[in-house]
Amino acid sequence: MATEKTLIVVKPDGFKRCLTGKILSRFEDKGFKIKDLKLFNFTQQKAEQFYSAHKAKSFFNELVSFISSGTVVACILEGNNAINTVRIMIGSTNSFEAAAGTIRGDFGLGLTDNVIHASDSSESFIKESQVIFS
Ligand code: 3AN
Repeated sequence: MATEKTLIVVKPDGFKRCLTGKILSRFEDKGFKIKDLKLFNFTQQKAEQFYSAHKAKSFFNELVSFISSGTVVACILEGNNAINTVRIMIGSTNSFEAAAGTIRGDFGLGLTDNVIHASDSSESFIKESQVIFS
């Protein structure tokens, strides 16, 4: 398995509910190393860039407004097969369908408010981490 990096963002609902430590612990427990960490608030412009892949979707405005509604924590993680493994650990997009034992399955309360974002490909990781860390 190749070592790779991925990006996770603890969304405003996760940060407000004081789940950041628990969430990061899961990744550390799984052997991922934290390579960078940033606590901040998305501006509307940065949020639109971050979610630009969803620009045509009906829920784009909802997404942008939710991610910029409060403080978030972005983290770059490194480890074996990081992109796919982290996606498995966060669970399905809809918190009500996410399996128990996944982050969204255990903590998520909705579809937009599903606690965490994680890059779904190396292209997304590069684009999303540039929006946040540069
Ligand atoms: P994921 O975050 O699991 O990669 P995507 O990329 O399909 O999911 O969607 C991006 C974000 O858009 C999700 N995290 C979720 O918050 C939101 N979302 C997805 N589908 C819907 C929908 N039908 N209505 C509202 N929000 C949605």
